[in-house]
Amino acid sequence: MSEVISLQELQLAARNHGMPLEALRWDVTPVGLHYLLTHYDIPDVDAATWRLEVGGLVERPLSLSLDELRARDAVELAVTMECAGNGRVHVEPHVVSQPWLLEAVGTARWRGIPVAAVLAEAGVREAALEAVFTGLDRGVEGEEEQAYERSLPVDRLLDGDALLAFEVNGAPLPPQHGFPLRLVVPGWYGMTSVKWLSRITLVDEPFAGYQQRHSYRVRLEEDEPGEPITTIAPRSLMIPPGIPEFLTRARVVEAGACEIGGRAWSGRAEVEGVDVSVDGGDSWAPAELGPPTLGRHAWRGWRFTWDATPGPYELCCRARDAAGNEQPLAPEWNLGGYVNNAVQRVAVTVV
Ligand SMILES: Nc1nc2c(c(=O)[nH]1)N[C@H]1C(S)=C(S)[C@@H](COP(=O)(O)O)O[C@H]1N2
Ligand SMILES: [Mo]
Repeated sequence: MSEVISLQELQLAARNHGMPLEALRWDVTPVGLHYLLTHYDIPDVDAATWRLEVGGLVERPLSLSLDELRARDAVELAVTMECAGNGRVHVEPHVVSQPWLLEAVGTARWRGIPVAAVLAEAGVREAALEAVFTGLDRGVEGEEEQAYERSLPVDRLLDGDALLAFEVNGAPLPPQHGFPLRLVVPGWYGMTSVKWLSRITLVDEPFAGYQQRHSYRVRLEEDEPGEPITTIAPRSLMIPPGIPEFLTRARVVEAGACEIGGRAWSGRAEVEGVDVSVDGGDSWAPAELGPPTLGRHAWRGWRFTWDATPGPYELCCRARDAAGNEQPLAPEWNLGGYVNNAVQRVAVTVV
């Protein structure tokens, strides 16, 4: 890992906090501990005049107030959300952006209206290929002034579980998570889930906005189109065992039976197993995987009992899913430092 991050990266890190990894203890992440990523500023929204506009290639354009949305049939889904840049500081050479270690993740119960229901109400026209979701927040990125906008293919939305959420963990969305309404797309990296929604526009060609055409693509060179980033690759993380040293965060664990536990998730298929290593990945043993208590869109718990004897160790955990995706042992570089799901390594001294 690079030893120095810049003042610019610190500015981003101070605004966009991660989930402290000890919060992996909770099935559902308390809202204030859920990670946060906001490219520009949190917009000032007046709920009384706010409307969701649904337009473009639809039979019946809609303009819905928050009360009108809340009056419709709502569903609640537990969803593990992760930023595509999670793990970025571990790739070499260093990528300058939001400097996530491994904490850009959280699980919440999002409540709202299925996107599919709203699209059905508006009546999607035959020619519509994608829906563009536009946020109220504006900024400049890549020298382009823009609103934060992303699109998804219409057919995915019509048979998918995507939600227009107005509640998180039983309370109205707080400003930082997209009040009054946000998109939540289970299984996809976080950039898909547009906050502070103002508009859904059905279009007949692939959306070419900055966050789609340039950002969130796996590219090795600046001038190649690259592969778009979509669903979440498998990852497991452990609750840091023992106690931390204040400045270095190095862990100190007492000798004896040590319960190691954590969570594992994948947006690509069901998590099938988690393996644990206490010797930096030279040897592995299976962890016990907990039941999928939160449903198929959220993480699962796992645990492992370690007979810890004095000395230095490197603890690792590694998840794999039913589609055969497994966490790599070492990070792979790309221009944006995206989708680095290499195994977590935690240095521990047993005393
Ligand atoms: N309008 C808007 N939506 C957005 C963003 C943003 O900057 N503006 N950031 C995206 C990114 S990159 C991520 S990872 C998630 C983070 O959601 P959270 O802050 O609620 O955890 O929101 C996504 N939706
Ligand atoms: Mo993100």
